[in-house]
Order: sequence, then structure tokens, then C-alpha cells
Amino acid sequence: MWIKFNEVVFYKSVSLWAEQVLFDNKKEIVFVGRSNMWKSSLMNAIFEKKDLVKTSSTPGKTRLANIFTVWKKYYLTDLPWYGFAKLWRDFKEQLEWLISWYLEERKSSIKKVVMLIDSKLGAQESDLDMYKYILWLELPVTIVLSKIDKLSKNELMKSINHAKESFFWQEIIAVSSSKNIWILDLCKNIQAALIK
Ligand SMILES: Nc1nc2c(ncn2[C@@H]2O[C@H](COP(=O)(O)OP(=O)(O)OP(=O)(O)O)[C@@H](O)[C@H]2O)c(=O)[nH]1
Ligand SMILES: [Mg+2]
Repeated sequence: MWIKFNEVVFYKSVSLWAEQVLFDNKKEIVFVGRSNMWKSSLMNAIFEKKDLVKTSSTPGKTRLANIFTVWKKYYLTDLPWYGFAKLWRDFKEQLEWLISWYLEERKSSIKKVVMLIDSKLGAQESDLDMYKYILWLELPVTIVLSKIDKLSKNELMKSINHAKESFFWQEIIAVSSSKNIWILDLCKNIQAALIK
């Protein structure tokens, strides 16, 4: 049976070293990516909501772990971004600590890490570092190619092939939240991880 993710409420935001992050053992899906990967917008598309997840045209909006509860049963979480080289170093480290601390604290409940990659630029060094870290944690991952509405069909094929080389053996889904392309496939992919 196919579950929609539209029965959703905001649960809470978590900052680094927040007490009691091990709130319960609900199964969880987390979303990671560099800044401005259209990550929060993708979550809104999955939830079929316009602006439940806060988005911004200024990169760097998501700075906390924002947790949403679906069907009172699952968590879908928007994690902060990583790898913005120009950022003030201490702050960058704090965000990356938040990601790693969160992933490690919640490791046993996380059923999938959805990792967004810029389809035009391809995987950057910071993406590959994050990817290796996720594999090291032995968490299942789905690679999502973002921003595909900026590509021609030919460029998209190249981008998918390139991602297949960078992320050997991984599931790769190319999505556009604004055009609602392949969102359903991603939802099914997430669902399969949750009901496993
Ligand atoms: N053309 C187009 N623009 C989009 C799409 N999705 C998001 N955007 C725009 O891209 C900008 C950034 O989107 P966000 O969803 O906030 O990106 P994010 O990855 O969460 O960014 P940070 O949290 O700031 O790191 C916003 O101005 C969105 O309106 C899309 O599918 N197509
Ligand atoms: Mg965001």
C-alpha cells in the first residue's frame, strides 16, 4: 500500500548538543546536502505543502535539525547544510558537528539518508566526504540529483551517468520539486525504507 506523506506536522528543531535527542525510536528519514540544493523545497513537495519547511532564496537558511512527524509515526528531518568553504570557520564546523552528532545519536532509527547533489555541478569534494561518512556509519543512502529543471535531456543523461560513477551501486533519483518530476518515485523509495 502506498502512503502519502501529507499528514505531517512540525515536531521540533534541534540544535547541537540538545539534550534528549534520543526522543524515541520512531523510524526516521534525514535529508542532507550542501547549501541551496533545494532541499527544504523538496521536503515541501514530498509533504504536498507550500511552505511547511522554511525555504529561502538566500543560501544558508537551514541551520538546525528541523524534524517533522508524518502520520504520528515517522520522522522526516531537514538537516543543516555542509561544505560552504567561505563561511566563518567556527560556524561551519558547528553545522557539520550538528550533522554528525545527529546522525550518530539517531543512527539506529535512521532508515535512509536522502543526499541531494547538484545535477549541473556534479558531486563536490564535500559531497564525497559526507557520502563516505554516511557509508562509514553504515546508513542506507539514496542519491537525489537536484536542480534538473536547469538541464537539457542530454545534460541530464550525462549527469546521471556521472553520478553513477561517483556513487557506485547507489540508487539515484533525479527530481524537480517545482515541476513535480519523479517526486513520487522518491516517496516510494522513502516508504520502502520505512516499512522494511
Ligand atoms: N527553479 C526552481 N527553483 C527552486 C526549486 N526548488 C527550490 N527552488 C528555489 O531555490 C531556493 C532555495 O531553496 P531551498 O529549498 O530553501 O534550498 P535549501 O537546500 O533548503 O537551502 P539552505 O537551507 O539555505 O541550505 C529558493 O528560492 C527556492 O524557491 C525548483 O525545483 N526549481
Ligand atoms: Mg533549507
